[in-house]
Parts: sequence; C-alpha cells; structure tokens
Amino acid sequence: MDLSAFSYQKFVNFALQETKLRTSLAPLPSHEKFRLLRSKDNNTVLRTLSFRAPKIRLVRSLTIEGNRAMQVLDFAVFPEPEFDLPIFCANFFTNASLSIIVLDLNPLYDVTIHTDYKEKYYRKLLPLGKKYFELLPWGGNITGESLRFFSPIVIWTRFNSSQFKHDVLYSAFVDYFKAWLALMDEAVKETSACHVHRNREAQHKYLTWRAEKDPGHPLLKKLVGENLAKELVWGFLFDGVDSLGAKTFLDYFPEYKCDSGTINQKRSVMGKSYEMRPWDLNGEFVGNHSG
Ligand code: BLA
Repeated sequence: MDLSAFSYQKFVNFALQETKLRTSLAPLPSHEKFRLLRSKDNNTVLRTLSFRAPKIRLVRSLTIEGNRAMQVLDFAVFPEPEFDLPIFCANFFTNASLSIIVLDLNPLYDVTIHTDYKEKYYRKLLPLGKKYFELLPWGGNITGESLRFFSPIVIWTRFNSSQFKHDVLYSAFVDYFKAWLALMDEAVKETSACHVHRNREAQHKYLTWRAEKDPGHPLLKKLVGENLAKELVWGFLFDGVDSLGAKTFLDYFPEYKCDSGTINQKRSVMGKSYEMRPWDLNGEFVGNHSG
C-alpha cells in the first residue's frame, strides 16, 4: 500500500472535534516541548497533542509519519481518578505491508477477576465489538501480560495494509470513541475517598506497565534516541506515572524481579499465548495460558 496519501491525523482530528462538542479542552503547556519532533535521520516526523477537560485527566495523541514507509498512532484518554471509566486506547502501527492494531476501552480493573466491572461497562458494548470481530479478526498469539489490560471488546488485529482495511479501522475507531464519550457523559463522580484511591492506583498500575513494557518503545528509541524516547514515554505518553502513585514497577509486577533485584528486561515473562480470541460473544473469558 502506498502510504503517502494515508495519515492517522484524520483519526485524531475526529476524536478531538467530537470531544469538543461535549466538553471544553484545555491545552497542557508542560507538553509543549513534545509538539513537533524529528527523527535523528530526519526522515520521520513525530507530532503530539494533549489536553485535559472535566472528567478527563489527560487526552493525548502521538502520530509518527515516516516518508511513505510508516504511519503510527498512539491515542489515549485517561479519566480523572474520581471516575472508574475505562482508558480509551488506540495503538496503530502501519508500514507499507503490515498493520499492527490495538483498539480498546481498556478496563481499569482486570475483567477476568472483576466481573462487576465487566458487567458495568462491557455488557452493553458487546454488540459493538461483535460488529468488527469478523472484518478485524483476532491478531493471534499475544504476550500473556497484555491480556489483563484488555476488555472483551478489544480489537487486536494484524493485517496487510490496504485502503479497505483502514476504512474499516476508521469506522471502528469512530464507533469505539463515541462509545467512550457516551460512558463519560453518564459517569458520576465517585465521592468515597477509598474508591477514588483505588481508581488512582489502578490507573497508576496501568501507566507503570505501559511506561516500562509497551511494545512501541524500541522503535521510539531507534527514532529519537534513548533519552528523548524516555522523556516522551514518562513525561508525555504515560504522564502521571511519576505523580499518581508511589509504587514501583516491581511492586505491581514482582514476577519481573531478577535475582539482582533489577527489572527483567524481557517484555514478557509469561510468553505469548491466546492464539484465538479468548472471549466468547457473551463476553465470557474462555482462554487459558496455553490457549
Ligand atoms: C506490537 N503492540 C504490539 C503488540 C501489541 C501491541 C499487543 C503485539 C506484540 C505483543 O504480543 O505484545 C500493543 N500491547 C499493546 C497495547 C497494550 C499492550 C496498546 O499491552 C496496552 C495495554 N506500537 C505503538 C507505537 C509503536 C508501535 C506507538 O503503539 C511505535 C512507536 C510499534 N507495536 C509496534 C511494533 C510492534 C508492536 C513495531 C511489533 C514488534 C513486537 O511485537 O515487539
């Protein structure tokens, strides 16, 4: 596929316009320094946008455009801790031949354990997921750890890049984002300090996971170098990892602890599994680790 006429900017524009119809977005000056970056070889442009709004702690996007060869989107919305809303997550990596896609309303609480949370948010959304599962089928084996952060309607897929597939993906993005906004509209502020604390910690655990182990990091490092990549990941993409909580990666994920006390550099200790979609159409978890 010729990527010169293709851009994920359209996805970001839609999401921000749609959000502005419902709430007021305020820019975040602390992120100004990340607005426009270039790769070391000057072939790739990285752009970011970020805002906060009532109920939204952070909505931010990173797009990477590389001379016909690559298009990347990392778009996420993180709610204020007073809300147990899911985290909107769109991570799309596309080169001339292949696209690697994750689109989800990531649950704040692992839905294989917290079935009340699953019922609260995903029961009504199952028909939406079902609409796309055939055209955007399960992408095959995935690192086991990722699954804890996915919902029963996650779209995890890989395809040969084509205009048709990207049109379907755009439609899915629009539907999923509207679904998230509808949840936001309905969300009622949590008043119990204990529940707010729980939400904050759950979001911090999510940020800690992604800031340490997100599969996009090696490519970011290659593009802009280790130091800037680290700043981008900790100070922008997963902003809040240093402020929402004091626990460390190893507090949350002790299975990564090496004998020397450091973090195992492997992305996954569980390895890859889940060859098939591990949820049925009723949102019941039907996977196991050997899956
Ligand atoms: C691959 N990205 C992947 C894979 C997943 C994700 C599941 C497949 C490999 C695997 O099983 O881990 C995405 N994983 C996620 C997300 C969560 C998660 C969103 O756990 C959330 C909890 N992808 C990006 C960005 C880049 C990128 C910004 O979002 C590049 C800057 C690249 N993703 C990328 C590449 C691969 C990949 C190159 C293939 C390489 C690999 O599998 O390691």
